[in-house]
Amino acid sequence: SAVIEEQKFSLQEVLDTFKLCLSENQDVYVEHYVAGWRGLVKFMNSLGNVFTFISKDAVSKIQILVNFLNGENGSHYVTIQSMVKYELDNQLVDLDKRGSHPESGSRTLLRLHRALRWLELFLERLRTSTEDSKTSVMCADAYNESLSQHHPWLIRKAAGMAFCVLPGRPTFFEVMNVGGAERVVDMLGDAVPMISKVYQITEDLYAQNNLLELP
Ligand code: 1PX
Repeated sequence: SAVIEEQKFSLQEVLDTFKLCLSENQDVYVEHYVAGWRGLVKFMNSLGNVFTFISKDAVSKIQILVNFLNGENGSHYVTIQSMVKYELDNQLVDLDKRGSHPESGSRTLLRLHRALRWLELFLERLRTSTEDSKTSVMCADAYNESLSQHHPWLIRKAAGMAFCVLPGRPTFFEVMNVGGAERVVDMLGDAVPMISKVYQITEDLYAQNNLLELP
């Protein structure tokens, strides 16, 4: 029935959420960005308890952004562009070192943004992988190429251990619940360019405003 289908979790729906992120004039909606991450966290949790230390951090960052969005200045947090402008114009961002605004929307979103690059690289590897490819290796390679550069040694170690217990490619595809390998590849071919686009627009915005190293 429709109800059961609705409850059935599919990674397709999650990745589709990222399509909703872009407005007509290429602004990124915080609401859909955050919803995309919520879905990813749900997916990650379904892989097992080992991943909760990773998802906990993502969840708390999602919550910070949702609180801004639902707060009294929520209208300024509709898009990443308006958020950054509002926080900068009102000195709500710690720019060089942590100070009175340790949890600004801009610095919080930057953490998810860096993780989005990992996701883009990982999904692209998954898309072009073969039956005997190892998810742990694809995941680690994508991580080492991106997010790891922003993490201290201890986190890198812990992440490395989590990758080792990732389920293999067949189980991974099954949990994605998209269909056979061919359908997964098609879905990813559709989703990855979208995620790249959202990533690139955010990256350019942060670069233009000199915010890529926010503490
Ligand atoms: C089909 C593939 C879908 C997979 C979906 C998996 C979603 C992954 C969600 C990962 C979100 C990670 C957010 C990390 C943000 C971050 O970098 N936080 C650090 C810095 O924050 P701070 O506030 O201190 O400046 C924080 O220190 C992070 C701690 C947690 C460890 C992060 C390890 C990241 C590994 C990412 C790879 C996830 C592998 C999941 C396998 C599916």
